[in-house]
Amino acid sequence: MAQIHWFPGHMQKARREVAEKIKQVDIVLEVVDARLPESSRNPMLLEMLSQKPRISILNKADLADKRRTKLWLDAYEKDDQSAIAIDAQHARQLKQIPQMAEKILAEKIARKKARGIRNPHVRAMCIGIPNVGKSTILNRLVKKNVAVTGNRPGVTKNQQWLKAEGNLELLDTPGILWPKFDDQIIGKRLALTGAIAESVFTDDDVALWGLEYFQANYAQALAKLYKLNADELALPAHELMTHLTDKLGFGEEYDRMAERFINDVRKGELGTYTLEVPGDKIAERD
Ligand SMILES: Nc1nc2c(ncn2[C@@H]2O[C@H](COP(=O)(O)OP(=O)(O)O)[C@@H](O)[C@H]2O)c(=O)[nH]1
Ligand SMILES: [Mg+2]
Repeated sequence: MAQIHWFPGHMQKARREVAEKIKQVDIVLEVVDARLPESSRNPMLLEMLSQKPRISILNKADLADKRRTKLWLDAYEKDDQSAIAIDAQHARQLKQIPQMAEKILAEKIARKKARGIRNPHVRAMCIGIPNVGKSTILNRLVKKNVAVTGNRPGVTKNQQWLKAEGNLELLDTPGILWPKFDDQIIGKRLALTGAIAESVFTDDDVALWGLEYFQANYAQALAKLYKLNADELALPAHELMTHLTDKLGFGEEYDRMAERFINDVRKGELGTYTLEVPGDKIAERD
């Protein structure tokens, strides 16, 4: 997976570019990973939006814990924030996005119509951290990559608007921003799902944190995959890791077990899961 190295200079550049693009859209599609909707948000986007409306897209919902996805959607609704959970691999599920955008922008559209614009377009762009599915969503939303052409402002050589459903037009490139990697727990959530390179942490740290999380939240999935009984499941995470290393035939090579566990989580061998619930303490330093 391509990893972007976010040095302060790169962040500044990304921020400038995205801020410039945001000015040109009516609405922002903020793409996050449904398995960690809060941790996979860019820490500065809200500030950069400065009141511009957004739809939060909880993508990869097929990999997430459905019950928890519902909790997240309820929490967004309580905050009066439009949100939708989708699996971008299924185009059908994206159909609601243009409708949601038109509904949110109804007043603006009505004003334009009142000024005599017959089919006012709605301009949007996808923004998010790497690997959340921005390009997949963009490609699914646009019809056959039909670019908007003609003598209109914003149609430049470098950047194009692509026609989507209804009057929606999407900027041809998504806005890429950095994740919140300054917090240990957030970093581990991101690393476990593969959103950031493990090299930020060791496999060991990520796996141990993940194993403990699964013991507390998805014990049955662990029991099933690794054939564990209640006593084994109740072991402290580091003891369970040692135990699994031996049980799965890795001898004393804990690193290999750590890697195996991380891969099992990522491949969905442990089923669907979500690594945070609304109201979870976000900043937790160890
Ligand atoms: N399971 C699942 N995989 C997805 C989904 N959306 C995107 N992906 C995969 O996630 C990876 C990253 O997607 P991409 O669109 O390149 O992310 P971007 O970096 O945000 O543009 C790719 O392997 C996609 O096939 C989804 O809803 N469900
Ligand atoms: Mg992309």
